[in-house]
Amino acid sequence: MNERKIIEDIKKLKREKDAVILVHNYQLPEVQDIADFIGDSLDLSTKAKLVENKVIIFCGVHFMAETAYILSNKTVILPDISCGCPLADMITKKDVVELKRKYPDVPIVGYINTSAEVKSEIDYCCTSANAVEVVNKIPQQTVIFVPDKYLGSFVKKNTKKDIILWAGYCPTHLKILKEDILELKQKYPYAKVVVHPECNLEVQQIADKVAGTSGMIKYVQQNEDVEYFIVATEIGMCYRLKKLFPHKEFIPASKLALCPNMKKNTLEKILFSLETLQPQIVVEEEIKIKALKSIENMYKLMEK
Ligand code: CIZ
Repeated sequence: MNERKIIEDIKKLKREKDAVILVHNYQLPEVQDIADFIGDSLDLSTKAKLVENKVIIFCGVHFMAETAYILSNKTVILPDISCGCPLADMITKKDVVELKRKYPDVPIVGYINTSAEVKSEIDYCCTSANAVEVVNKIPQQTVIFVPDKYLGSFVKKNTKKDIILWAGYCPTHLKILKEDILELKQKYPYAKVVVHPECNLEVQQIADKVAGTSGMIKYVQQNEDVEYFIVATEIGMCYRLKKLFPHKEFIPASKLALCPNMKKNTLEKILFSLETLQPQIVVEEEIKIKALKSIENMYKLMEK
């Protein structure tokens, strides 16, 4: 079937099934093009909570679709059920239980890149957009941050709190090297460098701005006079930024920064998932209730 026909069928089925398509900033260009909403995991989780449609087609990775399910109580479909996240897999529920035993009075903040099971044991959830804010607003002085040690180190640099780090990392962001950016800076000397906090610390150090994807969008918006940006995050973000700011240029810091999981949701799979309403994401009730608490704790802190 050709792409135009697939898109027509997706639109038709979306209406018939009362579905909404939520798409993460790192998804394939053609998937971003058919989105009802595009954003980072915080934007999409909030959207999942608010939309009135019966069905959510979630184009992102597994932990994001789980979060949408926990928050929305709707039918949530992940077009390719095998879209995992190696970073999220670097900590288990058992690890968190062990941390709680070792540090009984220390609250645990878990990045949104964690499974629902892990979220059910942590105290607060956070995203790349609000990690510093969440940690700063927790009453206790010492905080455990899991699983990303680079985002955790970024938080540590921007807070007066004592942070205990977990040793997880995102393999895709670690493909971006300081040398890649320095080379690009020679070619584009006036470019601003925007770096995701999942990148290594050497890369963070040479950034003009360290921010999650929603923070990157704000930064580009604020820098009206700047034409070129070197973008150190998953490569899909350059397409997102170019669509938002067609008169500016976005240069990927490394073409190797491609998350294979983020690219698994294709138009064909989206069409199939609308036809069949499969594969659905379901989280066991007890885990769901406990995980919801850590996500709600994040929203409560953000209101403070
Ligand atoms: O919060 C998200 O969606 C992730 C995982 C990254 C980002 O900065 O958007």
